[in-house]
Amino acid sequence: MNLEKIMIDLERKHPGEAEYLQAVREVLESIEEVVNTNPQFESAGIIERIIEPDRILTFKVPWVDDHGRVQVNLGYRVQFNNALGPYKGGLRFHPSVNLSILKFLGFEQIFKNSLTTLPIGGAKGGSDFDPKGKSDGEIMRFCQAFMLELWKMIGPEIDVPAGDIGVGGKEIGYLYGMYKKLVREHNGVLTGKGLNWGGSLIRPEATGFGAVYFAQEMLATKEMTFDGKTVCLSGFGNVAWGAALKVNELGGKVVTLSGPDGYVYDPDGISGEKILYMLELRASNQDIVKPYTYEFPGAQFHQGKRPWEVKCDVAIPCATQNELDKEDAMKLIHNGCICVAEGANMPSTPEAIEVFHEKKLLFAPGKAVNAGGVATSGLEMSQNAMKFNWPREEVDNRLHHIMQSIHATCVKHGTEEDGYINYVKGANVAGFLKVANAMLDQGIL
Ligand code: NDP
Ligand code: 2IT
Repeated sequence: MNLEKIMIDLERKHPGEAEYLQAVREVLESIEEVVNTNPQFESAGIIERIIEPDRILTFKVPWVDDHGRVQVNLGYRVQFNNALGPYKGGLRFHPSVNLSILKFLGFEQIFKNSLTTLPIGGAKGGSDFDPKGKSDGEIMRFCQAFMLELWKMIGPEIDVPAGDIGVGGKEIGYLYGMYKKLVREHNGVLTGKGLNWGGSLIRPEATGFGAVYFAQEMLATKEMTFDGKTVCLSGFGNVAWGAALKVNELGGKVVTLSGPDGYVYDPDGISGEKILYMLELRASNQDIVKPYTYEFPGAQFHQGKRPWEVKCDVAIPCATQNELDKEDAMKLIHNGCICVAEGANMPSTPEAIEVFHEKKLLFAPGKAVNAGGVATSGLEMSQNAMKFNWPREEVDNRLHHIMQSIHATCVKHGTEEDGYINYVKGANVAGFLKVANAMLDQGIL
């Protein structure tokens, strides 16, 4: 495989799409050896086919705000690969959303979904709509207008969207309501639904719980546990919330949260009512974490900074892409951090990952660590298909088992000669092999 030529061709076709090119390069670097030793992949053009989305829908989303003004946003769905099952992946509503970001997320989703062991393909979608400061009525009208276009592309056996940044239970409700009205079927097409109308227990907690289950396995390779460990989290949304709950349950102490305004350091630990307060902060739609320090005066707010300068044993970035750079990586290591598990998608820059690998840190990428969210979405699809709900414990056990199995797969494919586990390689190789073999079986499409 001529990696540089593939990257040059891809860049020519998608100029300036930095996040997409970054994600593709990372995967190709990991799988180069596997592709070179399996000529059948090259002759079937697997690489050239897997790096391009199957199709992209872009559409206009006009809606009316509370002042009667017409607003126009852009909407997208990137259906990347359905070799393993129906397209599956979240919707992101954030002003930064563009095609490069959605293609990177859709591409990563292929390999993540492959790792879950469930039959789901990869996709992502979203809009540049900014939920910040919007009323409930505005969010509802926006979601309805968004679905008025998206519904034609999706279906329980075709493409099953879910949440991501800016899309939680409330938005899924409005989106599903409109979908149901248009197709006149209650078929469960979105995941992350409310518990009374087809949702699964544990789905809200799943990404954060799964991330901590995965980190627990990483620590276990060094005969360590979360008990007594200090943990830095970034973000304060769905993933950070679930991770904070589980870290506390396992005896760890969470000391930071962050938002676009800066980070909060709470030396007493973020537990109990403080975790519940995260939900209030998020629901306020104000996009800032500073108010945490008004509520809990023992905490300090660090304006415009990231939490990676705080001394910790374990770091779990749960906010967004490229939020942890080389300098942050060096600070973490300098302060004695032993484990970095990515709760968000691609939060570490390639330079930061290089530092983690050089220093042989326990480091695992988002596509393995945060796969519990989409895995539990897959379990929601199974329950919908059976028209039956599993109890909380059953879903949690299945999630835990899936995370252990993803960890074992990473160890199998990522252990280097000196015993160091390269989780990036392990996740990319294992995720790729399953999809590539399915594509081989299914012919040139
Ligand atoms: P939420 O919208 O619930 O929360 C995202 C959090 O990150 C918010 O607190 C958000 O604040 C914050 N954030 C956004 N940009 C920045 C920034 N530049 N600096 C610091 N904080 C920032 O989203 P999720 O928790 O669902 O998603 C978080 C990450 O996890 C994303 O990378 C997502 O792709 C990934 N993920 C989510 C899954 C899920 O099931 N929800 C599953 C797997 C991965 P604000 O919105 O105010 O900017
Ligand atoms: O990035 C992700 O895996 C998600 N946002 C969850 C996707 C899903 O379909 O549950």
